[in-house]
Amino acid sequence: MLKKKGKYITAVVGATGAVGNEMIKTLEERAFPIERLRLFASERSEGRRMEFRDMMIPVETLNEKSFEGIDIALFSAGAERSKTWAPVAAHSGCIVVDNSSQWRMDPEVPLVVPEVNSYDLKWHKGIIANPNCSTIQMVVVLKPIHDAAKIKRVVVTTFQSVSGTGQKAIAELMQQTADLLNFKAVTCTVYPYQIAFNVLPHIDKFLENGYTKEEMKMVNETRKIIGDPAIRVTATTVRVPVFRCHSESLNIETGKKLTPDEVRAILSAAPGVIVYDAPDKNIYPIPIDVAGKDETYVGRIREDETIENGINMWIVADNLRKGAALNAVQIAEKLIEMA
Ligand code: NAP
Ligand code: 12T
Repeated sequence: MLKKKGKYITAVVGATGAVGNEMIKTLEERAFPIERLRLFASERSEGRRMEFRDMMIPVETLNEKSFEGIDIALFSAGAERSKTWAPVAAHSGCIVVDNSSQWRMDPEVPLVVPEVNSYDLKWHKGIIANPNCSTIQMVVVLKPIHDAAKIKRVVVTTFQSVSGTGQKAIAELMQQTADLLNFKAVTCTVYPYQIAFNVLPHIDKFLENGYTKEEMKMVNETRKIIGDPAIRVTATTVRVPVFRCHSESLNIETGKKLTPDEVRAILSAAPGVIVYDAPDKNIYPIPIDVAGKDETYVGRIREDETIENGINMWIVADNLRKGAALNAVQIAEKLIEMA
């Protein structure tokens, strides 16, 4: 458990990455109670310094003693690093909030979205997992609907930005776009095919059942977070040539009937959700508007007329913020509140 203190020695592991950068920014913006900030990355970043508040903080590499004295560590350096280093950190008495997929489905590890299940933080044993970006934005919307009308089944299709894959994918979309507009040949290193001016129905690895790992994360993580294994979820996850924000089309079947107006009222009162829905004025959420925002935006709320109790909607959230850095920082803030 976290000790009660005024300020905390805090670390970001993977500080130089897409999520790590956003974590540093989020800690600064939210005036997180930091006594000292330590930054870690690979040997490739040795010698780098990064700005935090008015300081230039050196980037360090990890060793067995790195976590001594650290209170809270936010990990975003990939699943392999989390597998090796999160237990080392936890053993040193540091509380880890891990952004990778490594610990999410471990029964000993709580999987938390503060608006949905902050009560699960009570039973952590040193590691807390941050869910997948696509799952986080979906569950902040599903939970209040589930509480009101019991969700039976969800059909979700995602439209995911390249920043979800990290810095190299952001660079690849930029480079391919510039090359194509200059009539040059494109090179593909991060994704199996060109992503500029294209759409790929493929995120993370393919599994035996024909789904991708990303799709199965949405199925399994949703049930664990909401705490109801009876909710059925089927997902198709798609990469689109967008830099920031994941969009999702949701089809939700409930036990009790809800009208679109009732859904609008429920979601308007839900924490972390903004209803942005006036189709007569072309008002609906889009990635370029939602980039940099904290909330999950919801529009296109309408009845699914093909089933008894069905609702369709369109949701957009910033994958680097609520989908990663912000959710992790909110978890750390809750832990401090509970200390
Ligand atoms: P990224 O831009 O590629 O950044 C990777 C970071 O990991 C860099 O800081 C890199 O340091 C560091 N790193 C790599 N190898 C390391 C090592 N051996 N020791 C220490 N640090 C090392 O990737 P990203 O998009 O930020 O994603 C990072 C992690 O967050 C991944 O686990 C990803 O699955 C997770 N993530 C989670 C969500 C979510 O859904 N919640 C969303 C996006 C990403 P260098 O700069 O020195 O190479
Ligand atoms: N493959 O944290 O490529 O499980 O967008 C997040 C994002 C895995 C994860 C991506 C991924 C994760 C992606």
